[in-house]
Amino acid sequence: MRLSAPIGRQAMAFVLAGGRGSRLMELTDRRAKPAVYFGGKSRIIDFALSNALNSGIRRIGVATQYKAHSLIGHLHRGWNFFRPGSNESFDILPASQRVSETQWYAGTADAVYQNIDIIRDHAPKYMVILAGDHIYKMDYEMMLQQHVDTGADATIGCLEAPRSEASGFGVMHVDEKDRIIAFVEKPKDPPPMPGFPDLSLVSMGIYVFETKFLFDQLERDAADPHSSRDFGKDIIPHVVQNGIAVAHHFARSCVRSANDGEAVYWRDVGTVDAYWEANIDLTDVVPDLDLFDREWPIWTDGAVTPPAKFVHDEDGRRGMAISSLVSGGCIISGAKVRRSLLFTGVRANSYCDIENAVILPYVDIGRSARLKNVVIDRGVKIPEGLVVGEDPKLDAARFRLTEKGICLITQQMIDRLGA
Ligand code: ADQ
Ligand code: ADP
Repeated sequence: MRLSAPIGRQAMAFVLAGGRGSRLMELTDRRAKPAVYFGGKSRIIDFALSNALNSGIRRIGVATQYKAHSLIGHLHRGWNFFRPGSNESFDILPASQRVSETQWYAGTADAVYQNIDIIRDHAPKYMVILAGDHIYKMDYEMMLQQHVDTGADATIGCLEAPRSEASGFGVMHVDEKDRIIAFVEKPKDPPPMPGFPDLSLVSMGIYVFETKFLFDQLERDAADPHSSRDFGKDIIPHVVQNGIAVAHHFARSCVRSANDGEAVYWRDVGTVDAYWEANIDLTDVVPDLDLFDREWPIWTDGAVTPPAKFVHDEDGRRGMAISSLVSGGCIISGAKVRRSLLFTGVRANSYCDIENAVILPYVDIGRSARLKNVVIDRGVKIPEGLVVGEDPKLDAARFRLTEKGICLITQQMIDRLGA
């Protein structure tokens, strides 16, 4: 007797990675949010992709749309190890290639609909629809298993969120068996969870369906001229009303490593403040998110670099980094770095003082610069002696200063200083 394949091997993950993420301001001027760097080495999309891979899923499609060049380059470099023909596949699915050569994906459901023929070729029994822009570690196999066990038409990943923040999400009510009895997409006044006036049960925007059921829904939706072709606005409300939708609680499948903090970790790093904070949090002694867990690795494009190097400058000043994550190819020469993340290939030169900084790859920091509470975009050349984070008025005039006082710096802003 042949045992059926593990459930992950019967599934295909479809990652929605087309949205811009405009609240990340200039960080997404040239790249989609899923391509934005995170955690010293990775990109945001690596979390959803690594979760899929670590959950045993070996067929993955990624739908791209907005400013996809950086994202596609990253996927080609980092995610090219699947073996087509061995029940494995990795498809990059840009808009305007399939159903019509001119039409972009109208919404998230359309992004799947336009690729139905490709999915059909891979013949997965189940589809796991994922967002490419959240930071979390989750075992999707448990969600798949729940889907099979309950016999639901759709299983929706959900978590408890403060009600004050819930209006940006799909909000649901469930019965005692977790069947979803009501779902509203982005309500102005989010309904609370019964008995918990300050909490709402919100959708993570991740869904499991049997493939055939999903195709039927997508085809029905495509024939509806009033539909916006979106999972949250159209498909999910329809299934909740006309079928059986069940909630899967993230707390059940959140991967907790030995060195994770207390929290069940999930972040939508949608704003510069949230992005900065989630990165800087990783410098804590015991952060809520453990990136060092060898049992749940976050796979990424491994740039070939020499090790990070720390050297004295010619005056004997020590180059050092404390409570910081320093990636390969960095050189810290006579500079002091505290509570910061240095991505690949950053140079920090003599007399620099760097604190609470998220510094993306290949930034070059000129001598004597003092940088505090900053996010610096890839490849920026910080001029000698630049001071940021000490005079909010000056910072706001020159750079992008957030509500919480974080300064986002791009090369264009630096170029304007000299003009
Ligand atoms: P939103 O947060 O508004 O709501 P949405 O803009 O639909 O999410 O984006 C979801 C994912 O799809 C993102 O990863 C995005 O990059 C991608 N995407 C957006 N438009 C796309 C397109 N045209 N083509 C391809 N990919 C695209 C959703 C749900 C809510 C839920 C939240 C959780 O609708 O119910 O609460 O996600 O974050
Ligand atoms: P990567 O090229 O490694 O993906 P980024 O995500 O920083 O790096 O870049 C996003 C995209 O923006 C790049 O793929 C490239 O097309 C473009 N780009 C990079 N640097 C610049 C620049 N200085 N000016 C204009 N476009 C750029």
